[in-house]
Amino acid sequence: DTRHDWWRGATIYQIYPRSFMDANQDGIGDLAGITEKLEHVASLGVDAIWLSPFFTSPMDDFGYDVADYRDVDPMFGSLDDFRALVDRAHSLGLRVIIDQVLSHSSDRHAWFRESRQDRTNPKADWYVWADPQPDGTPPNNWMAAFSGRAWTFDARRRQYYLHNFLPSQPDLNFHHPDVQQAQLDNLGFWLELGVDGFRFDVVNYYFHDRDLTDNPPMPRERIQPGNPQSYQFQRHNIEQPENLAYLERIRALLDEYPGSTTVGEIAGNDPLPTMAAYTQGEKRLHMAYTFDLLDSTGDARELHGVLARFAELGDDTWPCWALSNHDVVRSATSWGEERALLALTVLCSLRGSLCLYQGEELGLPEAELAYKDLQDPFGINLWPEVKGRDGCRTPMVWDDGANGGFCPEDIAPWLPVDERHRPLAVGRQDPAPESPLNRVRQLLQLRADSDTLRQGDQQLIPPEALPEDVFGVIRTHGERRLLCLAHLGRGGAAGIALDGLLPDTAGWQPRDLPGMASPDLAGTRLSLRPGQVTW
Ligand code: TEU
Ligand code: CA
Repeated sequence: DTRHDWWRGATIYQIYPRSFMDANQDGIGDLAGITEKLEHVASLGVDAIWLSPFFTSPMDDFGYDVADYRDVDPMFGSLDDFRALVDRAHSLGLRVIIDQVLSHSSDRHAWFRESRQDRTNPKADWYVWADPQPDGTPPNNWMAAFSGRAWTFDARRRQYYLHNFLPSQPDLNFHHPDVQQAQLDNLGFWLELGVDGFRFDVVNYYFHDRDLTDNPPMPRERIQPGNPQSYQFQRHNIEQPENLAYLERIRALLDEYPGSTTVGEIAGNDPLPTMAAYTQGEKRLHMAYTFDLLDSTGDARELHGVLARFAELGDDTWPCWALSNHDVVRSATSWGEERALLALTVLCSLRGSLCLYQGEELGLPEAELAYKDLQDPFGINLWPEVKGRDGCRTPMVWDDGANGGFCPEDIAPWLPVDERHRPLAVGRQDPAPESPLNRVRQLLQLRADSDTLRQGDQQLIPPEALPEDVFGVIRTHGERRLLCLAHLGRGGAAGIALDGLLPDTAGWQPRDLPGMASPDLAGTRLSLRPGQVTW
């Protein structure tokens, strides 16, 4: 596939390097391990991989704190290992998208070490420094995502520096032209090395309000207990208008590498509307990614609500939807274990590109971890109010050995393998034709083979036109039309009159969907059972 817009409607498989495969047997996944297992990824029929960060890092936020943007952390291997990975991926027909965490660096990055020396060094303004208030308190009320204030006092400069995440993740000052250029140069380094695109971490966090205006408080009913950033609207610490022009500079660089792509993670209180500004007009990002479906539990009204708000943004907005990633509870748990395939079938029905997270193809539920096993600072800081992110980061399971084949049995992996995961290992599911893994392969193949699903327009069926708990969309591509209906309830069967939804449905036949019983169809009257999807 040599089309430059291969990414439209593509399926992207997210790999969390620390937890995919440990080749050098130290209990932590690595690049050589990923290369070894790429054949499994290719067997799913996906278009690309997205690698979470593997760059030099003290790993305070497991790589989302970068100390050198142009090198591989020794824990994960070397640049040569990365080149080998890219070559292997390309030879298997997989494109390679890498994570870029431009908004903040590690406090151990050379830039920050220099910046914090004094107020006059050449990098003095590369980060966001501000004087204390007269009483010594932080410059304003901004909160950090993983607990406490977004400001930490530095004794040497006698100033505070901004961090939207951990204190060891200082926020770069994108108002400084040299910072903008330095990060563009870092992107160029990886494009020259042959990557096919970038996933931009918190792409709406690059700029802050230079007046440091206080954020307004959140109404009580919208506060999520324990989640510090939910106590206020993130209005001035992120999401500034200057970002649009910067994204245009990024796009101009990417356009020099035909076929490359970008997907931006948009976080914050209300990320949906930003998707439009960032993707419309083919001049900024290619795809926008939010938490809206990641936070869903598979309720028909909730799903319709998100997609209806998205539809208001206009057809020119290109989403990348996901139900699972390294930050949220796995979809097999948030939707319910018996509904893992249902969740993916609904996902595959949607207009947009898709991300699948490692282990989602196996139906892995969220791992249960004891407090003593926790590694994620977010989970540790806010325990027990917040569940943390370790439960979705436990090792991938390749066989049913004690450590799931991720690392040898006589060493301890960095997070324990959940007992319930081992029977779901790749090696167990691969030979069984009706296993969840093989169902997912068939499902992704149906999606890959259908221009209607990958590229078609999407019309949401209003809930009023459907029985309660049924979610529906109509996809249209040229003369072709595909109706997708999903019963997301847990009660009884639902009857649907197809001719009430579309004028000419006489003679329509449901497609056989992997792992789904064919629904009863009498004339144009369809009956769906809970958990059933039909196309
Ligand atoms: O996540 C951004 C983000 O919104 C999360 O911090 C989210 O609020 C949190 O995970 C609670 O669900 C990105 C990365 O995906 C995440 O892993 C990083 O920790 C974070 O940015 C900082 O780089
Ligand atoms: Ca290793």
